[in-house]
Amino acid sequence: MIKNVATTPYVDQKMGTAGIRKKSRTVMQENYVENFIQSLFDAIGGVEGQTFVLGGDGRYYNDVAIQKIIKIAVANKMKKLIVGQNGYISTPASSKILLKNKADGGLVLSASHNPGGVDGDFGIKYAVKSGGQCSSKISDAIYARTKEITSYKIYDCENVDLSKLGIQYIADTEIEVIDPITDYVEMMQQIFDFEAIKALFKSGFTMVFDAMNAVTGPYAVKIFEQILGAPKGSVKNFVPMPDFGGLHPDPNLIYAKELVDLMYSDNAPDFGAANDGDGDRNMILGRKFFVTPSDSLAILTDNYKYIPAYKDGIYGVAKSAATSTAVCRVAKELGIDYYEVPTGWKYFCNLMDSKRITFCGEESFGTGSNHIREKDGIWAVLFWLNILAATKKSVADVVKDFWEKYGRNYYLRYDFESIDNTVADKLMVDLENKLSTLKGQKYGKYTVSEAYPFVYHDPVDNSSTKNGLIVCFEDGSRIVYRLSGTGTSGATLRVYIEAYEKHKTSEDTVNMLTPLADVALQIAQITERTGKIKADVIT
Ligand code: G16
Repeated sequence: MIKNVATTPYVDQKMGTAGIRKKSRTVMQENYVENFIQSLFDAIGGVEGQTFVLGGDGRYYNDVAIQKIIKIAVANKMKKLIVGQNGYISTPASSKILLKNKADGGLVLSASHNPGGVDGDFGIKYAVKSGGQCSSKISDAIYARTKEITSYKIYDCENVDLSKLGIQYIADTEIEVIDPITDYVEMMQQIFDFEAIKALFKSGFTMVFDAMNAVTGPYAVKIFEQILGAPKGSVKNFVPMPDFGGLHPDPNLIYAKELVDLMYSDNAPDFGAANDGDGDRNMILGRKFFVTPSDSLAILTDNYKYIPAYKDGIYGVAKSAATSTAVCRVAKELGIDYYEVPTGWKYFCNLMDSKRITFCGEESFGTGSNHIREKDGIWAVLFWLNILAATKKSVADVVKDFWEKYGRNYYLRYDFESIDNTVADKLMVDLENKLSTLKGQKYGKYTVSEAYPFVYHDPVDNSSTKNGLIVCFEDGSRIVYRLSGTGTSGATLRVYIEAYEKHKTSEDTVNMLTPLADVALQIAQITERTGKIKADVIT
């Protein structure tokens, strides 16, 4: 019943920042998923006798792709597949289940925070034994294989019923359908002080968690409402839908509009949070108050002592280069190591495996720890709830006290979307060539102190990765330029702007950063080259 199907390569199956991410219609082309999965299996030396975790965020085409993957795995003689019930699994839960079962790999069918639906996006993230996404070396090998593939193997059988928990066999492959929520909840209970958070809700504390019609809805209902006692209805948009109910499941001030409007209204609850499509990103809000992801990482690190799992001490901390330097000051104060890595969670994994870091985070609404090898949206929300329960302060007060102690990093990201790829690539090449001439240049009140391409040398595997261009100014401000690796149409230029103020901590962010953003446009000649006079999205 194993069929060998002849195929021709697709030339665009290169992974970006986190797996392969494409328009749904691209992935729906004949043999597109089949080619990619067979190439992946081939590139890693085959999967005979191996165990994989499999699931997705429930977006459009999840149900079709998952059946194809199961049949290809069976035909390639995989020993066991651990599959989330109904084909659903969040990215953090998948990492946990992979580690717990000592599986060889994991596939999460998700385009993360990108919209879903037939006209939306689809993607596949591939994690290795460590629970984190594969290295660039492996993704390069997979890409090379996709360009030469001539056939794939698939098992000819009916679709597998993924609605019932338990074990079934197809040929010699064991398919175990699991409830992915149970293990995840248990892990959270081991990390945080659930009793303190329960007491917080008992005292009348209110929250709204927006699951954005994506995968974390059932996890959030279970944890926040059923276990911790948040009032029923605290979790909104909790039913995962193939098109996310038309929402763009990106938890930021623009796309989580319903939540943001509520949090800035007079009826705001004490605390607001949202997760993205596959549950690895998070946004944190207080009453009329937004916590930037960069500040959130720094504040969680500064408050580690309140969390049972970390209270006895933490290793170092890491952030992506584009993330603000707030956490760097905390690391200094705590006397722990501090690392700066390229954008992409996979770069944190070696640091976690070698016990160099406990916490890490990124400006792109990702925060996490060494409990798994992915960023973890619900973990971040629980960390905040635990801090609020322990300190009895509001979100705004926690943040303001932090600024009082460390000063404030004003921070914004400017995205210039759908730029022609050639134009974007040339802009970056020319800018890189110009960097060495920038030192000492004056732009209004800003003088460039140094400018360089960011190159990361991994202390564990000695690999080097170049990602982004950095311009620093004498007053401590920074501009970082890089091209997104998660988009699906044209190129997105991201410009990250940061200014540090020790004492002026209650200014308006946009007012503080607009002059520097103008400098950023000028240095990279963004308007001249792209025709755009302003960013499409500012977060
Ligand atoms: C992925 C990675 C993150 C990274 C983000 C950046 O997030 O897992 O580590 O920060 O992409 O995206 P871009 O390259 O577009 O700036 P996710 O949540 O999309 O998997």
